[in-house]
Amino acid sequence: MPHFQFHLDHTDANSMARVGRWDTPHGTVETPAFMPVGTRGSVKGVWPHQLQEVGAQMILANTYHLALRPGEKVVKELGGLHRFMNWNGPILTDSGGFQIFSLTELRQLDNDKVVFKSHVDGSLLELTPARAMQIQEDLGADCIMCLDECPPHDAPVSRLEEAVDRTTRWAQLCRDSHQREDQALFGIVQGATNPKLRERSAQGLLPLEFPGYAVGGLSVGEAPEEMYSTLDVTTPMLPVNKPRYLMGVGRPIDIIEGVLRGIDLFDCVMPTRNARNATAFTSQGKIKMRNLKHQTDTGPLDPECDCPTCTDYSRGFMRHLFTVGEMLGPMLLSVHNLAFYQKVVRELKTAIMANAGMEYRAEFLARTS
Ligand code: PRF
Ligand code: ZN
Repeated sequence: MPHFQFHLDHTDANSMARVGRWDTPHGTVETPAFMPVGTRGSVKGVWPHQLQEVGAQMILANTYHLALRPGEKVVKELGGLHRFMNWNGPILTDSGGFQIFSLTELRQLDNDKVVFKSHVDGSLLELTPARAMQIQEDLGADCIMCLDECPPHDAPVSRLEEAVDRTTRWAQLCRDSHQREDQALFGIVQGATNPKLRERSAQGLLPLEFPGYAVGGLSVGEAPEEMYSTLDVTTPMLPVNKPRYLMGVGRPIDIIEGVLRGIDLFDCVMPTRNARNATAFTSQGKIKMRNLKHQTDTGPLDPECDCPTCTDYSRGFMRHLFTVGEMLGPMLLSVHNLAFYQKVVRELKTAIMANAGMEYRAEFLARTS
């Protein structure tokens, strides 16, 4: 019996947007879906039952952080990631490559491995494709990622090409060493904003017949329009009948633009990180909760939102919490911001079912900007 099945319910008549269902060993994900980020096994400040309440279906955790602390063997001994963090729905782990390139001091990078200095204690560590698979098998997420290389988007073409070829080679090695049939291993397409390199990357990965494909290397400093035009050429290279995941993206509008170009899965720290910085996403755009103008406001954060925070708390109280530095502020706002992201995706899904994905984008832009 296959552990994973992806079924498309509907494709927008006027865009590449799709609505589907992805069955995993820990439940079905209705796509498009946004995954909250629980880097170290915790979506910062949010209880798992609250994630469920706001409609999150699948969440993301990071191999790199969990391998350093508490270590994948500890997580395994504590029953695997689902038991460890008390989230019984689907989980995806990122492979660690991206975090190594962004957080650590690189010591050596060759075709077989990357050697780096831990951002925690400075110790020297080594990651290989086989080791990335072993760690992710021990963590036990439903969906895991190949080890890849994400160079700066403005690196010279020769350097970008090298990263594409290394990513392809590592994908082959990851596939060869991955054992668990109850985990879906995704390949990651790299190639920055260069259509030829995206083609080269996709052509290298497609013969490996991964059960799903991620688009990496975007939202790393390029202009939004460059990301959108890269998606325009990249998603059509990927199989129609498999899930497509845009890694680390993004703002609500980026998710809408990604869905219109055929992306099914997203993750980003933005809703929770912005919440900790007192920035709220609302149906009328972003608002800064420390602003004095909210001081005596008895209304909710967002009149259009029915999340637990908007149901029970005023803007004035929320502003107070941030002003005095109470931890309830970031907690309540994280719940609201995650609820906002989930609502956008839900509304978009309804629009796609009516072949009105593009109209939804226009309506969203009109009220938020
Ligand atoms: N590769 C991996 N994880 C990622 C990225 C990538 O390119 C990105 C880029 N936006 C975010 N997370 N493995
Ligand atoms: Zn709310």
